Amino acid sequence: MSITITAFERSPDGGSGLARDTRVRWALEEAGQPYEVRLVSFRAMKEPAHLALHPFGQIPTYEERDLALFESGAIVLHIAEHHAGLLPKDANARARAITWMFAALNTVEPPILELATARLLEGDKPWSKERLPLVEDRVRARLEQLSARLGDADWLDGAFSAGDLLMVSVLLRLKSSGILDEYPNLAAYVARGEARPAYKRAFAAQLAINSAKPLSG
Ligand SMILES: N[C@@H](CCC(=O)N[C@@H](CS)C(=O)NCC(=O)O)C(=O)O
Repeated sequence: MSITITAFERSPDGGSGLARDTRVRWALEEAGQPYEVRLVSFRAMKEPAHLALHPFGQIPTYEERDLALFESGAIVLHIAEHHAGLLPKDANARARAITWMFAALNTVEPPILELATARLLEGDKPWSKERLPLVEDRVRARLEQLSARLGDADWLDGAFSAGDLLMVSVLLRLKSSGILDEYPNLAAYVARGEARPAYKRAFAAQLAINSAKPLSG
């Protein structure tokens, strides 16, 4: 087997599928590519061996023969470019699908991550109660626009693509907040992504790792 990715030895989300190895696993499953996973601890992520693969000491990474990549978006793009099923053949449609990949990571994910940070890491700050509604409204503004563009289509631009894979992946982080349900077409879009057999296999694989680990020690 020639593809190896890295994932958390124990994911902070306990296997909810929010760690970014899940999107890479999903892309590999959609592409029908077998892969191996090397689990790394938080400490190992910051050590020279891992830093040589990932300059920021994070997961996921991707190794295939003499190629080493980091950044989940670049990894998914690499997989999509080398295997059928994640990018259209038509050049313009392909460029538009790649545009959605960037939109997911550069335009939609940042406010969603900001909300996660505000909730998880800043909830105990004295200004948190005042700030949170502002951050939530920034997320809503993006979702409103995305919802309007998606309309009643199944996917963002024709057939399912790597753009949808990344967009669904970033929206999944909102599932527990209830905000996604304010946009029924987006909630249904995410559910369509989760229903894909390849997503289910990816989710199950990361859950198996995390549920097999004791919570302490
Ligand atoms: N932009 C990067 C973000 C990578 C990232 O934030 N990885 C997280 C896990 S999902 C991580 O390794 N966190 C541990 C750390 O930053 O120390 C990507 O999309 O791959």
